[in-house]
Order: sequence, then C-alpha cells, then structure tokens
Amino acid sequence: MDSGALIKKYLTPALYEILAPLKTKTGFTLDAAIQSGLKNPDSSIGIYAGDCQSYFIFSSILDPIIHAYHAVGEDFKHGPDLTGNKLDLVDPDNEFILSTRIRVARNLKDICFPCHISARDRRRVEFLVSDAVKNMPQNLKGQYIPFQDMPPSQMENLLTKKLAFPKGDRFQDTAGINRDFPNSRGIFLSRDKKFMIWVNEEDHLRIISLESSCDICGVFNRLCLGLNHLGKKLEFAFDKKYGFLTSCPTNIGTAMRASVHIRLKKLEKNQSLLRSIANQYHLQIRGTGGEKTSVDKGIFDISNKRRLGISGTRIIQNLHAGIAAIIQAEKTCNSTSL
Ligand code: ADP
Ligand code: DAR
Repeated sequence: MDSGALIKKYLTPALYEILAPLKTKTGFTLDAAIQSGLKNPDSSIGIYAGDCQSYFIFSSILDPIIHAYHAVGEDFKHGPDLTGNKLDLVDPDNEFILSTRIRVARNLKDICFPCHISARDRRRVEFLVSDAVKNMPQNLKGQYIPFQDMPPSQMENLLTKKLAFPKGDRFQDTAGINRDFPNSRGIFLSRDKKFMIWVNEEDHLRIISLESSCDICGVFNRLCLGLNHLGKKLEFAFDKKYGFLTSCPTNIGTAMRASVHIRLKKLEKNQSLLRSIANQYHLQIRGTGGEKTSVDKGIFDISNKRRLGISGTRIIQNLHAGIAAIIQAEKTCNSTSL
C-alpha cells in the first residue's frame, strides 16, 4: 500500500502476519478493516473497526494509530463526561462566524458497527433510536424521518437543506458502510432544526447540535441535554480506556467534533499562518462542505482534532481559545502577505 495513511506507517508485514488470521467474535478480520485503506491510497488513516472487540483483538495496530492521531501517550485514558459550559461569545458581532455545529458519534452496545452490521441489525438500530426519540425534552421535541421508500425529490430537497445525509464517500463505501443505502437510514430533526440525529451513517448515531451563530456554549449545552436523554434510553458501546467506541479510530473517546464555519478572507490568502495557529490549538481545518472538501468563498470548517483523553468541556474551551486567536490574526494580518 503506497500511501501516507497511518495504517501504512504502522502495519508492518510482520504485524500483518500476526493479525491476519485473527477474527473478532462477530467474524470481523484485519483484511475487512483495511479494505478502505487498500483501495484508497490517499486515506489519512485507512482502517475502520467492525465492532467493539476490534479495538482489543487488533489493538497492536489500532493503538499506535490512536496515539498518533489523538496526540496521546501510551497510557491514554478517556476523559470525564461532557458537562455544561459558560464562555463568552467569541465573535459577538457575528463578523466572521456563520454557524456552530457540535456532534458526537455513538454506537449501540453489542451491535456491529456500520461497516460490518447485518441488514437485520441495522433495522434494529433504527427501531431502537426511533423509539428513544419519542419523548425528547421539551426544547428538542421533533420527528424521526426514515429515508427508506422516500421519493427521490423529497430526499434531494432534504439534502439541499442539509437536513439529511448523503451516501458515504468512497472511503466509507469501500469499508462497506454504504451497503443497502438508504434502507434503515434516517434523521431525527427537532422542530427548531437545531438538534438532529443521523441514524446508521458512519456510526449508528451522529448526535448533532447546530445553529447559525457563534454561541459555542449554547450549542454545546443543547447537545448535552439531548445526549443525557438518549443515554438514559440507549446503551452505548463504551470502554473506560478508549471511551465511546466508533467505526473510525479518529472518533473514539468523546467522539466529539465541535466546529465553526468561519469566513476568513485574509487568512485564505495566508493559510500557512492559519495552519500554524490551528496546530497550536490542536484544531483541524476542513473545507466548507466538511471532510475532504474544498474551501468555498473563504468559509472554513474549523474544529477540534483530538477527541480522546480530553473532556468535552476542555474541547470547547480549546476551540473557543483557538478561534479567538484566529479571529485576532484575521483582524491584524496583512492581506497581501502570502
Ligand atoms: P462529521 O460528521 O465528522 O462532522 P463532515 O466533516 O463531513 O463530517 O461534516 C458533516 C456535514 O456537516 C458537512 O455537510 C459539513 O459541511 C457540515 N458542517 C460541519 N461543521 C459545520 C458548521 N459549523 N456549520 C454548518 N455546517 C457544518
Ligand atoms: N477516510 C478515512 C477517514 C478518516 C477520518 N474521517 C472519518 N472517520 N470520517 C481515511 O482514512 O482517510
């Protein structure tokens, strides 16, 4: 495999020989785990977990990847749970930030993850989640919208409004995550459209709080409200060391990505400065359309990179501090400097 993927760096031929014959109790193998990386040499990671036990049976390849991605030591341990936050508005005049979105990934305990799940279990996930959202807290009440049997025009309309999720990209496709799409996929949407749950995307649940503002705290506190309710109704795949277990090792721990869409007209022309500030605060820069997309009209998706060994509250505080530094640089940098 000729790629910069972390799997290429850490999966030596000798380690492959040791791990290749192994299977988890659901029959998941190393070959299945690395299909995406083998077929997409431009992968950044190149491996997905098929179930909880993958993190233990294949720990000798997953742990080094986890240490490298999350910048944690050998003795890493999941941080404390998400709790509420109080921070001032980082862009009170909404001069730069267009919107804030905070999501966590969750998988249901004892059910294979999306790259290895059976059609029957995918239906079971949809049933359990659609039942759990029937009595959401007052501010988060809404409805579950199944994608299966939905007219293509309605699906297109929801996708345009970003109120649905499309079939996974080529990395997810080659991992097996797109099998039977759109069957047993759907979205829970609150009445105010500020809280949603993607069902059976890259993980069983993507729980999302978002709004067109810079109120990182308000978005975070809404997420915590929804998550606390769901945590009482559903049992999530969790381990005290790895935290919440997910399809991709980049998402374990809090499994949280807190992002802002921020317009940076000057730093768009000085991206080395933007990258250096982002690195200082362990922030990741994505394109306007999310992962592996380009920047459109100077609108960047900037979010935390680390999700493991750090609390949700710390993630929000680091994002807040990093965005404040980026806004300061946007205000003061010379737009002609490259
Ligand atoms: P993830 O689910 O891991 O966050 P992506 O990076 O693909 O995956 O983002 C998912 C979707 O959410 C994309 O359409 C992206 O444009 C959108 N998105 C991410 N952050 C924001 C934000 N702060 N405001 C609005 N949309 C966002
Ligand atoms: N395509 C994989 C995923 C990397 C992280 N993003 C996720 N999990 N959506 C890769 O190895 O590039």
